[in-house]
Amino acid sequence: LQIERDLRHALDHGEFALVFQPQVDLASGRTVGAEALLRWEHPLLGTRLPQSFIGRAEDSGLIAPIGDWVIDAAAAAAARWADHAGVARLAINVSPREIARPEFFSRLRAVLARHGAPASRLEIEITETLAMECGETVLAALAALRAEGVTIAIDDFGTGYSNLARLRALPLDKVKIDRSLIVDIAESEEARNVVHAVIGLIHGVGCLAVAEGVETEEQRAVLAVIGCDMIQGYAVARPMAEAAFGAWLNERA
Ligand code: G
Ligand code: G
Ligand code: MN
Ligand code: NA
Repeated sequence: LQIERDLRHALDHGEFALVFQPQVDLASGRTVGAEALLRWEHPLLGTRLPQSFIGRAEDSGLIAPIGDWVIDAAAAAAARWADHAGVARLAINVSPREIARPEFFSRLRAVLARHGAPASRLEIEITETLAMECGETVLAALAALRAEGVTIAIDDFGTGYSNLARLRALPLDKVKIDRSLIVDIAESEEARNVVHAVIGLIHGVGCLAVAEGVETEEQRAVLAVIGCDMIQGYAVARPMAEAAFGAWLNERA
């Protein structure tokens, strides 16, 4: 398939890049972490977003080498940021196909060690659906990673279905509330009530709550009132290339 050849070519020619979006602690206003998002800098088509190629990569098996590239690039960035006080953690998105590979966890450990990035600097985002459906092997591996200090987060919470018993049993640190639930909290009391209740649920299972897709100061203010811990979104900053992210951090310091 052409897309497979293109993805292979992209890997071999360094066309993948990570951009970084800050996560801010609402109470202190400090940048406490960032999410790494994958971009394909296509020489002819320009920047391509993950939704245009991750599905094809998963179907073709190329998600494994692409996922390895992401982990390697993220570990390198996390190690470079060792001196940036405050930015404690870098989150990566991991697809179900990657995490199901038996060698995923040992490889992750090895990559962190090679870059000299402590496990405590890395956060793994798994989707709500994966979190609800993963088997004992993945669960045990997540628990082992967490025991080493890797933060485990559920992404896009509120878009899939959640088994609440399962949510309690999972080895989890953070839950990211999907932006579809955040989008109208400034206008709708019902939307506010739902997000407030979801934050209560997240705290109830001992996790921190992160709101995604926060675009306005009004939304930020509402989230502070209803006890959300962290926010991410255009109201803080768009995803940025590493140099721009560094400059952005320095400006705020
Ligand atoms: O900017 P945005 O289009 O970057 O991201 C859209 C989606 O792509 C997100 O839901 C995210 O989970 C997914 N995504 C972004 N980066 C990666 C990555 O490195 N690996 C995988 N598997 N998914 C990613
Ligand atoms: O599913 P995941 O949360 O990993 O995807 C993050 C996606 O959300 C990326 O595509 C990122 O570019 C996008 N994004 C980040 N902040 C905002 C925001 O404030 N508004 C909107 N509409 N999208 C955002
Ligand atoms: Mn994510
Ligand atoms: Na998300």
